[in-house]
Amino acid sequence: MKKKPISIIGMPLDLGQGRRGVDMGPSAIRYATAQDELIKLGYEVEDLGDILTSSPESSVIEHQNLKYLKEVSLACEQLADSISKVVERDRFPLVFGGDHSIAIGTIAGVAKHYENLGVIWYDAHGDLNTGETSPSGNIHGMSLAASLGIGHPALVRCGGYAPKVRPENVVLVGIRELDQGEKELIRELGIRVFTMHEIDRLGMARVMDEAIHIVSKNTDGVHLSLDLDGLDPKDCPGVGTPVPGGISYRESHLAMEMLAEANKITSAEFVEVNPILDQSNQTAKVAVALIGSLFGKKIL
Ligand code: 6HN
Ligand code: MN
Ligand code: MN
Ligand code: MN
Repeated sequence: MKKKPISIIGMPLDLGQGRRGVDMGPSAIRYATAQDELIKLGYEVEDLGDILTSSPESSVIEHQNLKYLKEVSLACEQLADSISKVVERDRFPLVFGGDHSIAIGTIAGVAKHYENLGVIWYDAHGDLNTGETSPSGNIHGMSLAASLGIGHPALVRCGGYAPKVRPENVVLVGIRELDQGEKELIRELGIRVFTMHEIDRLGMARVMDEAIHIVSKNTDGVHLSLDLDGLDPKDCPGVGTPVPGGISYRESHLAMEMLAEANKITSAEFVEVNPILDQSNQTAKVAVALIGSLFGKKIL
């Protein structure tokens, strides 16, 4: 199997949520030697550096229910542009976040190039809020909804088109905290959600078998959006919105190994790494270990 060359893009955005530090996520993941890991696995890797983002100090909150809307949407437009160019050059886009609002830009850049994009959303949360349903006004809790075409036009129309993905091509894995509006949207759209309950009951192997089947059934590309808070906070303490009872380190490796075997993933992002809240860069190290498995690293 030919290994597609990889382009790393850092997206140091922290305006999609309320805690400082996640803007250092890309540096933390690089410091955990992500690029070396991929080179060791035989990939050609380039690092395109970081997208320019605003800081909270230089920005103002105009809408309490959509905080930093202007800044987040502008940064996502830029990310979408860079991602799209990477796909045009027939390379694999690998994004380091940044908070999860950046998925709006990543998916906007990728989905342009596919008729039907599948999405695996690996997360404790659904990120299916809108300005109307969000309890926080933080855009990182709205990025999947926006990619489905639901929410504020400045987010939904990122890249100049909408929607990016269809509900039947999306699966969520690891979910254990949903707001009321998100639950309603999941039912309304019939989105397939593998909560922690399903992972406990069926086991990760069966969950991933089903998830891979769904996202690759009628699609020509699959994006992996991996929020490190999908894992248990014991393994990944460096995240801004930790929720106990998460996916284990081992289950996550299995999930990545199964994705590598299925060979369906065409783009990926690793988000919400916050080194300020972390212990000895542990969460970034987990991200890099998972990246290794996703790109085919085996024990033997
Ligand atoms: N994330 N549902 C909560 C909210 O504020 O909308 C939490 C969102 C977390 C988002 O982790 O990417
Ligand atoms: Mn910042
Ligand atoms: Mn998320
Ligand atoms: Mn989350």
